[in-house]
Amino acid sequence: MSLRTLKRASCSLFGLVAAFAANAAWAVTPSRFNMPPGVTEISQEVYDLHMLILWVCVVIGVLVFGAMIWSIVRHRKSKGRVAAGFHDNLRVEIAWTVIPFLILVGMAVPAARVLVKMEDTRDADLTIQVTGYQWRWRYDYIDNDFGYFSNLSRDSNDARQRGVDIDLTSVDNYLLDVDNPVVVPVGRRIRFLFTSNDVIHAWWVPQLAVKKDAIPGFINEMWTKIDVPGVYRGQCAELCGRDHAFMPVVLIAMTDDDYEAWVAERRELAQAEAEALAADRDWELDELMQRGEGVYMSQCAACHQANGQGLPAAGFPALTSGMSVDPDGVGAHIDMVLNGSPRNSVMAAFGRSLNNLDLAAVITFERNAFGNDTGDIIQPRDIEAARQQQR
Ligand code: HEC
Ligand SMILES: [Cu+2]
Repeated sequence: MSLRTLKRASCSLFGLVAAFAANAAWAVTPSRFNMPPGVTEISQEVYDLHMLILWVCVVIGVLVFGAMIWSIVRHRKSKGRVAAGFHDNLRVEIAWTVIPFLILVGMAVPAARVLVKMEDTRDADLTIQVTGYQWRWRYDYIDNDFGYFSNLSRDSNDARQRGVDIDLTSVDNYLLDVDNPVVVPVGRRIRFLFTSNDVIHAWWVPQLAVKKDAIPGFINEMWTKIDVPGVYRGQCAELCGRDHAFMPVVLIAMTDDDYEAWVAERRELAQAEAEALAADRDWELDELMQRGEGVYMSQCAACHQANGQGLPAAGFPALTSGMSVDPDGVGAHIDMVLNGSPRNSVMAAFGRSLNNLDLAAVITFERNAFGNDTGDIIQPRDIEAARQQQR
């Protein structure tokens, strides 16, 4: 490469960088190549911080590479030249220690300010506990005495099971949709408490600039205050096992009135649920089947499939006739679901996350769906008896 082309190349490089820098619109409009500015004060500050540091890096990059390219060109010497024999220059060494130090401090000060603000969870209007499960989230509204699981939506789940032969663009928000989103009011300080039931997960919603680890045995905190009503989506951001990609986060921010109405509805549901649980009565087959199907689709179908055929190649047994627990009867079936498999941790102990009624319902469902038709009806008290037996 001749000197002239080198010079021309470095000029056009500078020109390109200058053109980008001059184009302010490029810097502020949300771009699909950049992180989102988000919908909270904090997320805006995080975004500004990110842009500030990006531009500091751009300037340093231009200066350093510019000086380097200029030196290479300007001080180019022919082959065979004897190199100068000097070493160390105190003044230069002090300069290249002090200047980067000042730049780092200059970046650390605004960054620390934002970090402190993010961690300050005082004066919350509302607290929601977020618990990671393999592979779903649970939201507990501490101030309102209700909580629920949030699972990958059925559309996404069906589509992913069917695999390669399906057009994924036909599924709305593929892998970013859930059955029960977490709901919050706009304009109020919401405190999140993060923990986990099994392994480390991380709750992440980019538009809120909230990303926090959910660690078993620990409680992490973070807060948010959302300005704009809307639906905000995120994902688990910590590799947490086989179905890590299938536990999205969907958060709906509503106006105060809508939120209050939603809370009232949820409380009613929770109340009805508590009453159903407390009622010591015999449940009809129909009732259990209906409830059991819901539980099955949200908790079991990911592995055993919606049609009960399982994925034998992946080690998920079919629950159709010939279930290996079947010859040993209802007791063995309850034991498998309540306590998990004695052979592997893939078939989890659902006794920890489902109540007696849901367990009775899902087991009744499995024993009567998929052509099983055993006619067996399992009551919540049968589950309670199985729990007692282990104590
Ligand atoms: C993460 C995947 C996964 C999920 C979710 C799951 N299972 Fe399983 N299940 C398995 C595996 C793997 C086995 C085989 C266990 C073994 O070999 O010991 C199994 C076995 C079983 C069996 C025994 C089958 C047989 O042939 O004897 C029953 C019954 C069962 N599961 C019910 C359920 C129910 C009810 C749910 C939902 C509440 C559920 N499973 C959710 C993976 C899963
Ligand atoms: Cu996870």
